[in-house]
Amino acid sequence: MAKRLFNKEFFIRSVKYNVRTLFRKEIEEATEQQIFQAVGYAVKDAIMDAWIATQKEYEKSDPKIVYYMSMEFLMGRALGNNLINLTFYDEVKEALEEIGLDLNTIEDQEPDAALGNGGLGRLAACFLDSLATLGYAAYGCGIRYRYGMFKQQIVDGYQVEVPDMWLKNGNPFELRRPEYAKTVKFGGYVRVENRNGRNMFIQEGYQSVLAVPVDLPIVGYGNNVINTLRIWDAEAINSFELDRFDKGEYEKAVEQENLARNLVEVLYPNDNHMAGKELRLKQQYFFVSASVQEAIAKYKKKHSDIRKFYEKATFQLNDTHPTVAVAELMRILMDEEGLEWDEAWDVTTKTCAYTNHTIMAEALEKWPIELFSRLLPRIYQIVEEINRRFVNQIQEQYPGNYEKVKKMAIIMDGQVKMAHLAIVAGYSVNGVARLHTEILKKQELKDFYEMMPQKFNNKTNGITQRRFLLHGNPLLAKWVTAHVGDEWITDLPKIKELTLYVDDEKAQHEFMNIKYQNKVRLAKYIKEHNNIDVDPRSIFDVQVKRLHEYKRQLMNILHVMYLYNQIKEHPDMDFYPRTFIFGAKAAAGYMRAKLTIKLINSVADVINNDASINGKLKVVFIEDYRVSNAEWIFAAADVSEQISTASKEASGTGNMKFMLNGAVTLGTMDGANVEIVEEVGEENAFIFGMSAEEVIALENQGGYDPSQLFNTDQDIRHVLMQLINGEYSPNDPERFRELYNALLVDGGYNRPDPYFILKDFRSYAEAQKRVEAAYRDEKGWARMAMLNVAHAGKFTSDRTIQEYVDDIWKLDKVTVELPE
Ligand code: 26Y
Repeated sequence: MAKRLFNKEFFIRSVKYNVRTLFRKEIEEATEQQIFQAVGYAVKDAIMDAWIATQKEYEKSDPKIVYYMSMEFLMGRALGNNLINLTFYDEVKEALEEIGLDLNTIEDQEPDAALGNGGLGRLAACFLDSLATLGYAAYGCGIRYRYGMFKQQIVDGYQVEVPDMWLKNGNPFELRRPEYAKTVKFGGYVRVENRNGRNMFIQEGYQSVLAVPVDLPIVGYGNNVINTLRIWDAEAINSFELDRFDKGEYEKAVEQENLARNLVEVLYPNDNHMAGKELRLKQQYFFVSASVQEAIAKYKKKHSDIRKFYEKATFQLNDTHPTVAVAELMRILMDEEGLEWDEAWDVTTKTCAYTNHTIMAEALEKWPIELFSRLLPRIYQIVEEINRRFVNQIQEQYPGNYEKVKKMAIIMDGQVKMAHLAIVAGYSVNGVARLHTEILKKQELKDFYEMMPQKFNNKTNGITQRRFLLHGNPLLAKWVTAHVGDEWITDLPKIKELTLYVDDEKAQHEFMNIKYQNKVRLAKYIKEHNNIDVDPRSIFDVQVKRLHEYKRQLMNILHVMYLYNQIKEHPDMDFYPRTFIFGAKAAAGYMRAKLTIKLINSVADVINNDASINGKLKVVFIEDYRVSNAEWIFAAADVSEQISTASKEASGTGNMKFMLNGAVTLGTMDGANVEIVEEVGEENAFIFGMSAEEVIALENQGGYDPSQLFNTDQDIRHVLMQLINGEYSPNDPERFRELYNALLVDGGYNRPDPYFILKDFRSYAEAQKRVEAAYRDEKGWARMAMLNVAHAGKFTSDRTIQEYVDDIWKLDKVTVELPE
């Protein structure tokens, strides 16, 4: 990969100049935040030539473009990542040192761009990185939320949500493009007018809002390609006209101001749980309409035949959240471009493709007809017609089978089912790991699969090694490069050559030493943020991800309680010191999840302050888990907890980040864990618990009766009783009864323990025993951890993106040369 030239003097001058012009200060007087801003602008400046060159190249060679439409882009920090991908990181670090500045400190000033909840949003960010690095023309299309994912504070052990004012100090990387603003219309009614024998559909009495694009550069690794993440901001069309004394006009102006302000105010912090809020549907249509309009406008600049739009553009729908794109494209093609239904449908069904990220029933988006048709009257008409035609097709194919219609219709029982719309109108439907896709085909989407098997395909997720190894774990990255060369940066499977060293004692030693240093780095962070002392020689056993019952953080902490009971009962038992590390945000309204956080913190309080156990056990809940601290956490982990109820975790991507950083998976055969184990070998992971098939079979029988376990397994009984006897809540013994009840009485779906926590508990505890035994064998562990790194090659998002390109998008590769 050609290394770009870096001009140190120019860069330093640029930083100094920025501090002067932005803040009227010299470097010595500037605050750390101001320095970050100045460096950020200098880096954007360094990106600009390549950004322009890339766009020129796209205009010239006119490649097919993928529009990755997503409500969420969980980008994290940009500065370090941009420098890494510009291949300037070390040079900039040195240059800054020369003028007395520390790059790490500067990086720490940047707020995370947390425009996403968790896995789905971070996947979108990794995909953009890979698209640029592989040289494909791509736009991320999203929303510029004023407030991203809330900041989490832990107060008295409870989660408190604090607004995320990520734009407070401005964002040096963004570029506002008012000249490309689009108008988006809501509400009103549709008037049909016959003009020259053709029905025209005219929306009237609507409210409109201006969508203003804000662009962020997506830097490809060492290839001069700079793609664009386009996030839309909302503005009122006519800002206040103060001389409007007409009451109706004035109120209308106020309404438009409010609409614009509310629209992009905040990211909905629910992950995998549909709330059905009107404002969310507005957000969806807002960014989708603007993005589709933009894609069409771009196409029309070069092409006259709109019937061939799909040859130059494809829309990937990141879950159902942007699925109104289907109807919006139909609307524009018919109402604005004058195509007939069949022509418009041909284009639409060759343009849109859908990725499913979950089988959890409560995450499926269904909108009440009343709301949907009131907010989007013309869009509803179109969806209604898509549904009418599709239902006809079902009846032709399955005559007399009304069950099929009920199960498959897009509109049924007063609701618009977005997944059905996406499948019917898309040319591709993909799951995100092999097991997940199989479950979609055999269970959740069985009827659709039978009717249109050719649409279904799997795209196992991946992650970018540039952020999660090269940037997040510089020590290991350097060590890997020293052993196998640096090609892994853009060709991760090359990392397999590390297998040559897994039995080499020197290499094992170096590897474990790097892990140790990363543990020291995390221990410092924990001391600073939690004021807890943890021993970097203990096993770092980590579960970081959104808090969800199906992810079973509760099983993890119950097991910690069990271990603590064991140590207390047998003070002399042989026990390898362990640090259990948690990090998780709970959706603000998800009470059981929030109570689980309180339980973890309560258990931590008791255990961490019990001097009698000699520090053998520590429990840490890391506040405000997010992309930036995740990079450090993965680097420091020994054990990666991936313990979801089998069949529930579509893929998982944290599992891959841990693996790449040399942590060993302790997990169920769920999501991408299956493929991780396939790559690294079952002997190099700790697998336990029911299989997906067993879970589904048991669910179909209506669940199981955990009281049997409660009555026969005294260890399980003991920890459960501790939930209701005040062991961890002496001043409120009832505090955790809700969790007790969920496990033994009713946890939802009308049954106890719907996620089989108690059912899998023994098998989990035994797997944990195997972990301990394995860790005692230092060389064996080093070997196992190194093998995990060596076999992580499959899980690069570069591979995933190449599969999307080959099987779905069919894009052309582009190369960008910089002008001299
Ligand atoms: C409907 C709305 C409330 C909603 C909002 C966010 C529904 C779902 C989500 C987020 C889902 C999500 O993050 N899913 C995760 O996607 C990852 C990337 O494919 C998977 O690795 C992970 O298993 C899955 O839970």
